[in-house]
Amino acid sequence: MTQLDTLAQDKFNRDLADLEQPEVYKLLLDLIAKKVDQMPLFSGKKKIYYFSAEFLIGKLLSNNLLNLGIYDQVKAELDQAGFNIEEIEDEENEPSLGNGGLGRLAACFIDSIASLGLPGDGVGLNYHFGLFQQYFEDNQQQYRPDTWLDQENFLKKSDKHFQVPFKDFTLTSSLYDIAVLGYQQDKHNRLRLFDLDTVDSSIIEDGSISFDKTDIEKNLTLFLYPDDSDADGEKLRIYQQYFMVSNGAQLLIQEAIERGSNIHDLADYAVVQINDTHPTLIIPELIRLLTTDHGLDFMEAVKITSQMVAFTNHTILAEALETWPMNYLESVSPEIADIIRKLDSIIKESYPNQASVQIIDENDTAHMASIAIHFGFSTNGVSQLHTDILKQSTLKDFYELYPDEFHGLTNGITFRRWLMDANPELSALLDRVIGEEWRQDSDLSELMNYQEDDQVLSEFSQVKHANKEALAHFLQDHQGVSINTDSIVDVQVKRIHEYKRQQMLALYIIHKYHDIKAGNKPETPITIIFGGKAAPAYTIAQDIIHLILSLSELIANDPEVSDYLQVVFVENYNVTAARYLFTAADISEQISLASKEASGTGNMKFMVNGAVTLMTLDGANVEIADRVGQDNVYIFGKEAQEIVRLYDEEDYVARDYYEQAAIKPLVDFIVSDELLAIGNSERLNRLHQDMINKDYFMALIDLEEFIAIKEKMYADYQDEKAWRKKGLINTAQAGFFSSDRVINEYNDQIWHVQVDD
Ligand code: GFP
Repeated sequence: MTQLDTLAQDKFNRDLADLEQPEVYKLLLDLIAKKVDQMPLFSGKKKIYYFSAEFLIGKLLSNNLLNLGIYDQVKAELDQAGFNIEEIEDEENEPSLGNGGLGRLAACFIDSIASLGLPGDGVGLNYHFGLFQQYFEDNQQQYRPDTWLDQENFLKKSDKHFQVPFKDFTLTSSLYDIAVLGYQQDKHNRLRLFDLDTVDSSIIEDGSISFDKTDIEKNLTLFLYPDDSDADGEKLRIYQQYFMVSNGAQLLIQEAIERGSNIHDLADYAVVQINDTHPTLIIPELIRLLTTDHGLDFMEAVKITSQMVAFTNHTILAEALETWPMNYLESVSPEIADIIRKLDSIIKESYPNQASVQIIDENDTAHMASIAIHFGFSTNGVSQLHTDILKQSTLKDFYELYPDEFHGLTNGITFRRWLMDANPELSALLDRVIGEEWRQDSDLSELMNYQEDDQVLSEFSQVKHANKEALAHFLQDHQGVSINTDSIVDVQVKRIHEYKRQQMLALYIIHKYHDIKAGNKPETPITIIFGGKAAPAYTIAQDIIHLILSLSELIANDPEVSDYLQVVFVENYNVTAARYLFTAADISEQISLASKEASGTGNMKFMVNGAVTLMTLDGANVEIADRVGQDNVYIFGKEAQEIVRLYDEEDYVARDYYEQAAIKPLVDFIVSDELLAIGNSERLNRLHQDMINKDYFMALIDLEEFIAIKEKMYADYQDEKAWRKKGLINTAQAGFFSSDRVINEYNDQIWHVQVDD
């Protein structure tokens, strides 16, 4: 009797084949839980704690089966009983614990930490409704709470609780754990998510994501990144952050003591990586706990903490480098505010004349990155270009103080999720062509020997086509859209932000629409697909979504154009949808304004799945181009140095570009009669004005080059063999972008934790 049959007998006293799909899903949850129960935790003297506001982990069922090494066997058993594993995965809700690249990076990292046999947990919050669930109505983004917890899942409530003291009340936390299984490991780590039992979803106003922001006991873990456009919203963010880090700090101290720490040597037992500035308050919190609960004197507590905390910076955008007014911090936790003031005095004494490195500025506002850099032992950027910009510009004055503490660690992705699980067809092809070793070491370079092999190239094409079919099914089921699977699939998926320049691709679509109407029909039809959410308080980003959806409708209803060009916006883009998009894409749009995208990781997911990148020389794109060579990527646009200079010298005038003959009609089409007949005039007019008068992220500066290179790409696609060769070379060179490589670098350069084997 097979393992699933045995479980079916135990649990339901029935054969597998008699069960309904949800029962089979529960059976698989049980099977995985039983396996996890038999696996000890990774252990060792020193342990990694990866603190992050987000963990965009995606569905876990098939990933866990894969990491347990039983995916194929379970799939075969299910097939035999008449079930399709992908349909069973529909029973699982995707955990809504993240937003964008930052959160997905954290998910890839905890997968790699476990797969490399390192003791290390993720620490975060258990958001009941995530960011929000996106849907479209009247071509506009709408919001509803993401009720992901309604379904049975991999979250397990532990019996751990901690007391978190706020100014006016103390809250008791509950800890939930999700097992993090490494690839073919017999031990495991955990994702530790803190929550409050008193959280109450009934305070959410019907049909919205609004609620009373002051009712902390009821709202604390309802949403990720609750609206912070007012003071109560900002304070709620501080409450959340302090709750996360206080719990995490208490947990790590407790665990270190259990492993033998005498507190004075705590830094030998734990290293804390903070993912962006959101967990920075762990620094004053560790100092508080070490002094008040464990009796250390202040300076010793500061020293120990400074040996334990390492900071990753993910952005140079000023808006994303968090600052909090001291009076808000005081209203949440006077003790923490007091410690921050003490840390600030240390810095003011040491560097009296350097305003740029202070913790508290002249407006009595605390700069989180300053705390993290001064009182951590490591600061890292997430690509080489980004690290250079940090050193030479954004954090220059800090770099001069601590040159040895800066690291450049180019991001990576886990191949378990983004190749093995996402693209089983390509994985099987790789196994046949280069053997299975890549599943362990992520080295795909052997594939370079097959770049002229007609048979392999043709199989590569077949895999891509099969993935386009899978994407077509997904879009049909998901939102009733059908796409042409013989078209060029051209994809931009990521958070909606002006610096990522979805608006520039929208302007290209306007160009192409007119070009087709003028009789220039593309040889192969084109499907341009977008996905991503706009933050609820970010109006222009919502206007960009609106423009794209309006264009999509206009084109779909124009028979002169619709056979040649289709524009799709995937509703509620998430890890589940991502899988179909990365594997089906021919073209990967990585078109951020140079200098602004710290790394990008979507670029790597497309690359490993054989898409060709259309890129500016930004973030990790630069390193992708270095690896695959200029013939296998398409590069356009101004370079980072020039853009940094334009910002420094305030030397960009959008209107000068707008007035150019090739650009003006494209921008003005946003407020044409055709589009206004479909769209919302306020949104379209606001976006139009913004592009002409502001265009802060310079969509217009690279537009002409962008149009030219897109035309070249579509033309080059006609030579199918040459195109697939480019794709194959991209896959072959992707090994460097494995998150296993990155985690080894973090461990060698920063953490120094022993592998548990
Ligand atoms: C941010 C940065 C990206 C970077 C990721 C992970 O992602 O360039 O790749 O963090 O380091 F912007 P988003 O949250 O913006 O997607």
